[in-house]
Amino acid sequence: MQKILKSSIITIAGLSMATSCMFGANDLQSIMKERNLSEKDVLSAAKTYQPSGRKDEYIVFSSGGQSGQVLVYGVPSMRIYKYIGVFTPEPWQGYGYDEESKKVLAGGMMRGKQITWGDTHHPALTEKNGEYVGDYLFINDKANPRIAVINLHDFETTQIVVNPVIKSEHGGSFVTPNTEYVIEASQYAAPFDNEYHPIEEYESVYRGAVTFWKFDYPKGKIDEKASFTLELPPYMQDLSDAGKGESMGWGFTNSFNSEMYTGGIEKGLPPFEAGMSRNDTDYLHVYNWQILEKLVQDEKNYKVINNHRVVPIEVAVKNNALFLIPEPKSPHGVDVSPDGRYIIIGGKLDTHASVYDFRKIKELIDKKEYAGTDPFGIPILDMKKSLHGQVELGLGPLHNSYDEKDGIVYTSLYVDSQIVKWDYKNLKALDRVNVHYNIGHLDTMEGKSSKPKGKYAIALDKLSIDRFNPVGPLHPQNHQLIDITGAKMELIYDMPIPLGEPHDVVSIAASKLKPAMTYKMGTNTRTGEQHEAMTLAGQERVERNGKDVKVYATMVRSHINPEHIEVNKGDNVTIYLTNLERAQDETHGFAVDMYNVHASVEPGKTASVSFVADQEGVFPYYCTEFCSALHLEMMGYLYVKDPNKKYESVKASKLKTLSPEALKAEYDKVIATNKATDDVIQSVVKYLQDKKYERFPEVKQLVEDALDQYSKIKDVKAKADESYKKGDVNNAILWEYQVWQYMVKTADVGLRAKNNLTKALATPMSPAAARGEEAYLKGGCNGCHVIGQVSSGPDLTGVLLRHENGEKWVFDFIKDPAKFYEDEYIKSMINFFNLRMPNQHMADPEIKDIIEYLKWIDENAAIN
Ligand code: K7E
Ligand code: CUA
Repeated sequence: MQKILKSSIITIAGLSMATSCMFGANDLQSIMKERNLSEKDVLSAAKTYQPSGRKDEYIVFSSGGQSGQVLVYGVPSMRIYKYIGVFTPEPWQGYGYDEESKKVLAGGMMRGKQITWGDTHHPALTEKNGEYVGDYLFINDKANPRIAVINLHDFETTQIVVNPVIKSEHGGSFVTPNTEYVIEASQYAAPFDNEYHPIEEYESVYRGAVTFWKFDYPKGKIDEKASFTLELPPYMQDLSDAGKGESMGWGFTNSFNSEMYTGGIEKGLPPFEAGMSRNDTDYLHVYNWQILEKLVQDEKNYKVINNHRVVPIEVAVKNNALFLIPEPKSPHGVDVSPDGRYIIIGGKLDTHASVYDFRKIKELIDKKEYAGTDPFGIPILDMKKSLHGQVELGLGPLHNSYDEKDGIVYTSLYVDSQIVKWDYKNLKALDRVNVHYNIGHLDTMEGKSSKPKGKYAIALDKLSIDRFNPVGPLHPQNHQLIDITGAKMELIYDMPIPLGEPHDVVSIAASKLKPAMTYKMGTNTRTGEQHEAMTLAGQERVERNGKDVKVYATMVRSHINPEHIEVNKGDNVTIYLTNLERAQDETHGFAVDMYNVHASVEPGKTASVSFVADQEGVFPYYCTEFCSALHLEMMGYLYVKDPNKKYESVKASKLKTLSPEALKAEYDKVIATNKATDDVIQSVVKYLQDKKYERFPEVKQLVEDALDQYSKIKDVKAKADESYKKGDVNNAILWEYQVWQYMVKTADVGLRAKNNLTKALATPMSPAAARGEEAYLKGGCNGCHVIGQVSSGPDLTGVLLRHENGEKWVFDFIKDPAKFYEDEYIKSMINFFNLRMPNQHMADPEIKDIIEYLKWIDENAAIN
């Protein structure tokens, strides 16, 4: 790539100014000049730019910080694809506005209270043998200790669980190597019960904890009953990571207040920040979940607090399941190496990263060689004897992410605003790159799995300061993409994050994700099961039971059935909506004006909205997705009547109606239009059939959708004919218009199918034609010539046939256009376009390749 660009820069540099003026700014060099871009900038652009339709190689799930959501974006393009509503209502997806998602959010209620925000920090993917599997994503809420499950088959949140004992959390979510458990560690120590305890009881009652949420993989749900917690001292536990490989079965959690300092700035005492960083070291907690999960099988090994099993410290200690190792004070990240042998800890207040060797730790544990015990009786392992070594990296090391190459890791330096690449086996720094600014987490592709892919690193910068156009005092955060394939790291992209402080991301090869494109008809997407109110065509109805009104509605391009709903003031109304579409990307939205309800109803989905009809009046409802040309017509009225009121009927006003002759004329016109439209459809159908569209699954799907639309015509046409026969020309006309609607929808999808088929059928380019296309683009020919269209220059389709001895003519013309300026034909072209074909100084082989390219164009033009 580098070579191609360089040579193109040189080629273009050879063009005269006059030519580039003629082109406008459409050749690379002028654009570089005009936009003040260096060659390095252009290379970065080439490394990240995705041409229209090109897909990304990696998908990144980013926590959304205070937004309580998850962001999804692609690498290397850094294009944002979606915000997934998780702890916070998200109107586009109807999340928190339809009944099914309200149930999910209700799972996150705490002590009976609805919490409508979250502070998401650490996303984690399902794993198998420590490798990422794109089935489910977990995300924690630091503010309100909760974990959510997102189903990656449709990118919807399906479960939220509330931690029953801790009051604040940070070290979640971390997944064990086969997704046995999702680990969630507390942050600020607090009493496990929900009662008042003064700060004097800090050491006796306040506690930290690690909760092990059991994941039921086949069900895709956390099994709350099978989950349990390990009690820990009130040391302010921080980030955590699950062991793998050599350290399978173990978990690691940092801490930052082994002083157990309790603050009191308002009483004139030194603040938390001073008291919590007094000791030189804090504790790395090392625990074995495989031992703990056996212990909780026997009730003598746990206490039940808030209906949840908690293993006390002393039980864990007695069973060799809990140890402490000193670590440099106030550490932050803890990251287990891909093979599970090393654990790297970022010092934060230290300039070092510390590399612990699990083999050494295991040996000390096996030999019961302890350096002492803490006040809670937990054995302490000697720090030096557990360490593989320490490396001076710079100021404020926080988090680590691993490379594909063995022994290589990248560490973020918060204070220095850098990423350091270093060798954790041989303990030496290798390279560093500046980021902007104050980086927190970083991520290399699949960098925390057992098989990191390297390639790119993402810096999650807390501050963006001067990087972007100012948008007020609240600045976006900055995610920077870094190319880590070479010896030197190269910063190649800045992306502003417009939604909260993301903290952490997890990345996965896009090929590992297999999301569905549509749902099985009638799916309740939050449970994955068939919705009890699935409604098929013909089953639309309204059921009333006292004050409860249930509307079973369907949605299909472009109508909602029913179109009139009448209820009484005070009724409890539920509208069930089934999207009958089978085509992908044919989502309908549903809103009733002024009732604060909204649903996103993707093809096959059944969703419902509920409200009390507490306001009298007429309320339009409509589809909120621009789903077809007749989208605005996809509407209806909700009438809310006060049953205690007498309504005087306003006299229906009589407007002038059409004469029988005028009606007949309109009828004939619509019949003629329908006939003409049908002819177009038939020609498309013939084209598709002739070219055997069934061979291409994507085209086949579109054709099926088109035929599905077309099949609806028969019934409607019968109604039109019947009305006509009865002499009701007015209704006959309306039904004929409905016929036309179905025809338009058929044609819309049919033409898309034809387009796709044409592309699929195009013959592959020969190497010469491909080189020709490149020369054509590099030469900037596309600045004036658009294939298949007349633009600032003539369409080049068929150019070889337009002239006698066409190939030679085109060759000579490209070689030296000026020679032809006086030629009658060319003169007329120059007059028409008011432009002269410039000399592009093409080499002979390049021109020959371009001719091959033109031949390829002609070959494929015939397909249309
Ligand atoms: Cu370092 Cu919450 Cu993972 Cu932020 S955490 S940086
Ligand atoms: Cu359905 Cu707009």
